[in-house]
Amino acid sequence: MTTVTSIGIGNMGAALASTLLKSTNPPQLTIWNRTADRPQVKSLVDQGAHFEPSLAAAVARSETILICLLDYPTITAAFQAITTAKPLEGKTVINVTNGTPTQARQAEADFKQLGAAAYYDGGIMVTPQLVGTPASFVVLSGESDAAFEAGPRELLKPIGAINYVAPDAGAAALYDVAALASMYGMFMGAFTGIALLKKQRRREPAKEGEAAETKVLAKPATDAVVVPLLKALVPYVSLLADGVDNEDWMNDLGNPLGMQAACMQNIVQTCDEEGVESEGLRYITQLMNRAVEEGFGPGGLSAIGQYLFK
Ligand code: FVH
Repeated sequence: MTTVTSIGIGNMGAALASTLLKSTNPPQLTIWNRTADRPQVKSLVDQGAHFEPSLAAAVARSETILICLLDYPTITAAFQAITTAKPLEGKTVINVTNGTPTQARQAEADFKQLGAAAYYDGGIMVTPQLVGTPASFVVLSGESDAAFEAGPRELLKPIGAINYVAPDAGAAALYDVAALASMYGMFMGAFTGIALLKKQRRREPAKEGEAAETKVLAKPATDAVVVPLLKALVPYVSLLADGVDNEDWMNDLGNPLGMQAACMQNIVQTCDEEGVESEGLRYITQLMNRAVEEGFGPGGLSAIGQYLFK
């Protein structure tokens, strides 16, 4: 039977451990968490996991060590407390803590120093509630594709679709950060839109049967226009990536940059008139205006990609 020690039983660590325990071939699972009385710990023990309060003892019990802690400094601090020379001798470490590519590469060196035979780094790309569902996917990198296929892929299968990206231990962290950068950029724009919609809802009289205190909510309007637009435009992101990869700044994709810059002007002006903060959109506005000034107006939005490389 495969032996796994799951380090970090927070929301995500608990979801991973629980999914492994519920899988067709569950491993013999040991769990470790700084806070022993966290409810998720008890729940996992009830599902068959063994809780080990000593990190050194928890690590010693398994051949695969799955780490999901808050951040890399937390990992370093936790493992520094182990006093044995090579506590990870011959073991495979899979670290899905969120961090930077540099931190991931350093962690690979540190864990190899502690004796690890293999180190994989990556990120779980969904929320804990979605782990183990068809929506769940994971990015991982480290060692080699062949080693990953022959090693931890089978164990990780129940968690979600695995996207093994490269032997560089820092690669998956970069993929993760890139996805999160896209997500938070989208959220910032959405917050601006939600604020505008709330302003408008406040202006409108309550509809019949609508309580005065609920009429200012932005959610119905957000669901009616923002969400469908974002959903429809997800494939556009892929076209923008083509433009940046090929440095094809003049492909207008049917939506010339000059037209989009004029539209952006209206968005910022509306924010100003409505008393809504538009700072979150200022940078992309500046880049669009710069590209238009430099002659890329008949081209596409991808043209602003040329200004992102320092
Ligand atoms: N939850 C999510 O939606 C996202 C989805 C994408 C991936 N992230 C990353 O997953 C890592 C863990 O996140 P989490 O959701 O499990 O976070 P928490 O529930 O807050 O659990 C944090 C665990 O870290 C332990 N911990 C914190 N500080 C220390 C410390 N100084 N020493 C030892 N352990 C520490 C904490 O233990 P405790 O507070 O229960 O004692 C939890 O086990 C993270 O990188 C996300 O970015 C999740």
